[in-house]
Amino acid sequence: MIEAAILNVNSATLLRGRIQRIAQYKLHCVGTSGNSYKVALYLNCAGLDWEPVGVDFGGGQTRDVNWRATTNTMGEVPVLEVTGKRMAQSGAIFDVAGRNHRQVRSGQRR
Ligand SMILES: N[C@@H](CCC(=O)N[C@@H](CS)C(=O)NCC(=O)O)C(=O)O
Repeated sequence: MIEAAILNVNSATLLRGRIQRIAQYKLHCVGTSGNSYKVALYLNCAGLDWEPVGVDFGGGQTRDVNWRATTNTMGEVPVLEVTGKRMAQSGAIFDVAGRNHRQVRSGQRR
């Protein structure tokens, strides 16, 4: 199902034309990961501006030293990226994304 969400977002991005805008949230994720899926589902249902960043889990990308150094030292997905900062742990991601979303809805934040 996450693949469907990923395909929808990618099609929408492609339909927007040649100039590609940068989404507010980037979700480093894997289609077969339930933890990735639940965060993607939240971002979608909340209507937040996000895009997936595919991770080659089967090919060992999360075990790569460079990926761990730059993306998640624990070698896990999902990882949420906001304004260049990356955070792991789906529960913590819900907390931050939910708090930001509430502030946007209440007009305290753009
Ligand atoms: N507590 C973490 C768990 C994340 C997790 O277990 N992710 C799995 C994929 S669903 C993973 O990346 N495992 C690394 C591995 O198996 O090498 C969270 O909720 O984000």
